[in-house]
Amino acid sequence: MKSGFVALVGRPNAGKSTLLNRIVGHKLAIVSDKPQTTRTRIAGVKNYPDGQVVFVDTPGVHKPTHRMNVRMVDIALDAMREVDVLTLVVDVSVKEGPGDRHLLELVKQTRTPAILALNKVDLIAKAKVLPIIDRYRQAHPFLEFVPISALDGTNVDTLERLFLQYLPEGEALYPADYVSDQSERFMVSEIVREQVLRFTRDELPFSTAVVVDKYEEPGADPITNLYCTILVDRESQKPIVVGRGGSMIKQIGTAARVELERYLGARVYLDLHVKVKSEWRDDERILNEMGMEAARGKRSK
Ligand SMILES: Nc1nc2c(ncn2[C@@H]2O[C@H](COP(=O)(O)OP(=O)(O)OP(=O)(O)O)[C@@H](O)[C@H]2O)c(=O)[nH]1
Ligand SMILES: [Mg+2]
Repeated sequence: MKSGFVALVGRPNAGKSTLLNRIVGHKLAIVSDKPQTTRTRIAGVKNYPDGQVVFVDTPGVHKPTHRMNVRMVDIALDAMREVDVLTLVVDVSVKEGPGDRHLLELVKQTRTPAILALNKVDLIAKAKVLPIIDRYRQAHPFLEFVPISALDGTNVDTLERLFLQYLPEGEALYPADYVSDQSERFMVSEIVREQVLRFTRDELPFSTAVVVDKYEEPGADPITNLYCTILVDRESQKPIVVGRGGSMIKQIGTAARVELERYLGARVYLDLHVKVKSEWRDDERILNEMGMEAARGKRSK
């Protein structure tokens, strides 16, 4: 039996969360076409006939602009150091830039054995992937180079077999029916945030957060009542999230309710409310309350 931890790391929008969901076969992490969607460490467990792998999805590594972003990047760096194998997920459909080189430097510094997953191969011609592999091969001794599509599943099974190959011998770390360490409350806030990301643009996806104020399990009445607040960090953003005559918040709420009902397998009443908390992304207390872990310090392995 093999067992251990595999981190999915990469630049924002590379497809890490899509890959996590594809591998575990559930939606554990929300996904969007906007960068910096994932803000915390999200673990998902998968059992195989010959082992168990704990996959750790991480926030995309970027240049931090607020305390929240510093925490996000630190979470990714911690995961890179702590796991048995890291997977650098790169989006082959976008041009490499300074951010990619910086991240590669960080991968080198961790000394964690690394596999390169070249994601989104469904978007480009096969011939274009080889030169990218060559460049990465010269830059770092990756264990393997695997072209994949997290979206359509191409080669993801190959990647999974390689993880098992490189993980240490060991018994399962979690019971066979254990899927994730995430609370339902966290999932609820993320599912609402996913719809906020879907319907907003410009600065809003970056400056909004969702807090669950009240979570009422069904009682005599078979409905789960959820009361959530969407935080924005400037007064001027509030009318945008609310929309004309409340049209935007209604659209977000309707879409989120459908997703929440699917996730909870129950009927949901969702109450959404928008609140301004200026500069919340730099407010340590709010970040702690939201469950965004603080950096655990630069530890060596
Ligand atoms: N065409 C294509 N799109 C993909 C693939 N994988 C992910 N995407 C899309 O890329 C976007 C970003 O995906 P995410 O999974 O949220 O990316 P991420 O790396 O988790 O991003 P952050 O959490 O922001 O760091 C979404 O619109 C996905 O649908 C793929 O293999 N092919
Ligand atoms: Mg993500």
